[in-house]
Amino acid sequence: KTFVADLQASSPKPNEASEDSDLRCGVLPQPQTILVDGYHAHTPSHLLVQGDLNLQREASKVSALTRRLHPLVPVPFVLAAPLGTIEVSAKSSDLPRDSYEIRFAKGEIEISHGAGQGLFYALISLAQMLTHARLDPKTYAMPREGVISDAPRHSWRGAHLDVSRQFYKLGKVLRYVDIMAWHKMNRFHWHLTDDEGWRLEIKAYPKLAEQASATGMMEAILPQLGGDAEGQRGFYTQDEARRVIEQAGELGIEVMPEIDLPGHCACVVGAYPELLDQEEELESYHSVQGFGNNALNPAMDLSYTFAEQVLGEVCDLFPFEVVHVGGDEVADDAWMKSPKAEAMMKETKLKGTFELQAHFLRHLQQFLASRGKSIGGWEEMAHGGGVKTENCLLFAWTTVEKTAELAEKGYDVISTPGQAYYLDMAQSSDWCEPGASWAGVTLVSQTYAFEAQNESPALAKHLKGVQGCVWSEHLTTMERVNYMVFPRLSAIAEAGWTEAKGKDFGRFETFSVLMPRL
Ligand code: TNX
Repeated sequence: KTFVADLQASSPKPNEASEDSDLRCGVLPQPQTILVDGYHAHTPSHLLVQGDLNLQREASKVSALTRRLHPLVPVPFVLAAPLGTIEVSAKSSDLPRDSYEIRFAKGEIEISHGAGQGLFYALISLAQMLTHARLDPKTYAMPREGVISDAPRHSWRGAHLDVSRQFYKLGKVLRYVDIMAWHKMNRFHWHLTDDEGWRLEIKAYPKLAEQASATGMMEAILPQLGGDAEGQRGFYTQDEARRVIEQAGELGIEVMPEIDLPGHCACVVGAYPELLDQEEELESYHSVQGFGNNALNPAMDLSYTFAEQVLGEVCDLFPFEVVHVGGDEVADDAWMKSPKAEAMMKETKLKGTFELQAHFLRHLQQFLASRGKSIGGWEEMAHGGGVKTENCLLFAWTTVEKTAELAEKGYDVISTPGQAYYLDMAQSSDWCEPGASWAGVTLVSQTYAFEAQNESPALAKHLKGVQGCVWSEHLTTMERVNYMVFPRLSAIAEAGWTEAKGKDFGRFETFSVLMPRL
């Protein structure tokens, strides 16, 4: 009770909302237009879906999702109900893909929707309205008369999860996907490998799951931190990955796997030392995170065999068209003391670490193309001559200007800036605040205010969307995960969906309190 009272005291708008205000619907991300002429005085107990099989199927999915996220409120949609319940009907129309319109009139609700996920998104909006009105009826209410018209701003509304630095059990990953769907997010970037641990079963290299998944500096320091993280060991079998893909697919989410190459491979070379140039001194270079000799060497045939075999299995497993191969944070002097790399540079005209790296990545791009896939990678994929711009998607993690530069070179880009969308950044400069600091302190309001676009016309053309990244080095307990990720992830979901003119931080702060946590 106190909690609700506090919430209302700090957010005058919804509480004072007049009948014609759009603030009582409680839909997050905020729909593009809400015109409501009146609300129900009492929240209807259910919405009835009858007859239309497609509608029934989608509504059942949304009811099941709502039950998983809000087990204490009644499901929003039922297939049979007592008289007097509000009936929902749906028809497809020529609205753009993924968009929808909901008309509330005369005790009925009519949805019209475009192709793709239009109907699903309409039902998510209705499910949120009903759920929020039940959880907090003083603030939220179901419209009785009016129209909501809605369409996504960006086609890529991503959320990333680093399961290497911390292993998240399958149930948590599935819940993360559920929470994404509740926010109408549609791309799950699954960061499956990194120096600290390998998290996906690969049949051709069994030691990755047996050995490379059981490593990690986190494991050594966790007890001192008092961490109750789910454990630093573990991996997902290919069957488990299929379960994630299937559940995500049901909820309109594509899963993009990331296998981080050629850098961030400390645990890989730990399990398969033959992937190191044996003539190269140990610790001859260090990554920013302090790992010695952690990048697969482009001068060794085995690096290509390894990458192709691993990516081949990944292509077979993940239906999504983009496979992310990392490409980030290779030490800028990597391989410079490797005799094999030296010989290769003499033979080819390639010079230095970045050109060698680009050579390796272009090879992977070709390999993926032969399997019908595009290559995804971090912005360093453009270094040293870079990969080709066709069939490529880059993830820009620094500034808007840098993102625009990539677009001007012709790359499609996703904006995921460290200073706003890296959810491991501390949120206050208090000494005890957990989190990374290299991109500065990131308040929720800063995440919310960030705009991925500047004046660049190339950026307008090539910006495909936005993404939040959950790096896990500092997330040693689930409590910390929740503290860091929410509500900043909700802010990114809104940036992906809602046009800039619809943004309102006060309204966002009020609504975001009700969004589910991991
Ligand atoms: C940078 S940006 C990384 C990750 C770290 C993260 C911590 C990028 C592609 N890599 O390896 O986890 O910073 O904030």
